[in-house]
Amino acid sequence: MPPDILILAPSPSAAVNAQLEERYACHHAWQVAPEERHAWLDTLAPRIRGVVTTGALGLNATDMALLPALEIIAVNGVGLDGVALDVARQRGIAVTTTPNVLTDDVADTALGLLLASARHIAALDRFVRDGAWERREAIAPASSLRGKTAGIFGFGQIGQAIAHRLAAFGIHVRYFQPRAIAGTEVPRAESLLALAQESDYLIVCAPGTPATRKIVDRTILDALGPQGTLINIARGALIDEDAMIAALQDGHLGAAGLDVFADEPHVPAALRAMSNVVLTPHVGSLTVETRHAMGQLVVDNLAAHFAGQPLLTPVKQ
Ligand code: 8YV
Repeated sequence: MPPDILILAPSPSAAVNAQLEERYACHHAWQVAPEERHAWLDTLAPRIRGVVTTGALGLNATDMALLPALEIIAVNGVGLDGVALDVARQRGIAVTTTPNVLTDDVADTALGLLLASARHIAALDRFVRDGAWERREAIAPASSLRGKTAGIFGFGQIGQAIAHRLAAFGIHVRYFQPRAIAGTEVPRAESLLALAQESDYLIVCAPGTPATRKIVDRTILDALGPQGTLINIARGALIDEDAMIAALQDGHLGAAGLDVFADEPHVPAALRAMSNVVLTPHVGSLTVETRHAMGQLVVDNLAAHFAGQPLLTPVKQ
C-alpha cells in the first residue's frame, strides 16, 4: 500500500504532481471547500503519514493534532513560521524545506520591487495606461540608485544574494542580523535601528519568528525616513503594518515595495490606494523553474523518508 499523504497546495509543476500521484495515495485538501475540509479529513486523518505544505500555509498545532500517524511535513518553501516546530519535535515528526533552489528568484523579486519603487516603474506603467502621458501631464523624475545605501535585514542566503545583485547597481550595502556572518566583506550595522538610519533602502529578508514579529516598527520606519524605501520579501509579520501605512501616509516614509503582508491574501485598502507603494502577491519564488526545483526537493525528501534514507534538506530540530 502506498503511503497516504495530505497535499495542502498543488505544485505548478505537472512533473512534480505526477511523481506524487505515482508514489503515494494523495489526498488534496486544496480541492475541498474550506468549510467541508474538517469532515472530509475525519476518515482520512488516521492514515496520513506525510503532509506537503507551503511556507505560507505551514501546519499549525491544531491541524497536526488531527494527524496521529504523521511522520513528515515537507514544506514547499523555506519559511517555517507557520509550522508548529515544537510539536513536530516532541512527536518526532521530520520537517523538510526547500533551501538553495529558491534563493536567486527571491533575490530577483527583491531587486524588481526596489527598481519598480525607486524608478517609479509601476506608477509610470499606470501613467501610460491611464493616458496621462498623452495628456502631457508632468512626469516627476525618480532618484538614481547609484551611490545609495541599502540595508539588508537578515543576511542568510537570500540576503547575501540580494547584496551581490545590489553591488552591480553601484549601491553600498550593509546588513544587520544578531549573529555576524563570517567571511563577508559587507559591513554589519550594530543594530536594526542603526541599519535603518544608514540606509536609503531597507530590505527585509529575516525569518518570521516570535522575536522578529513587528520588529520593523515606527521607530525603525522613522529612522529610514521620508526619502527611504522599505522592501519586504520575507513575511508581513515582521512589519508593523499599521505603523508603515501611517508613515507612508504622513510622509515619514518615502515608498515601499511589498511582496508579503500581515494577513494574506488581504491587503489593506490604504496600501492599495497609494501610488508610492508597489504590491505583488507573495510571488518571490514563483517561477516555472524554481517551483519545479522546489517541488522536486519535496518529492525527493518524501522518497528518502519513506525509504528510510537520510533526508536531503531536513530542518534541524
Ligand atoms: C513560497 C515562501 O511562495 O519559501 C517560502 O517560505 O514564502 C515562498 O517561497 C511559499 O512557500 C509558497 O509555496
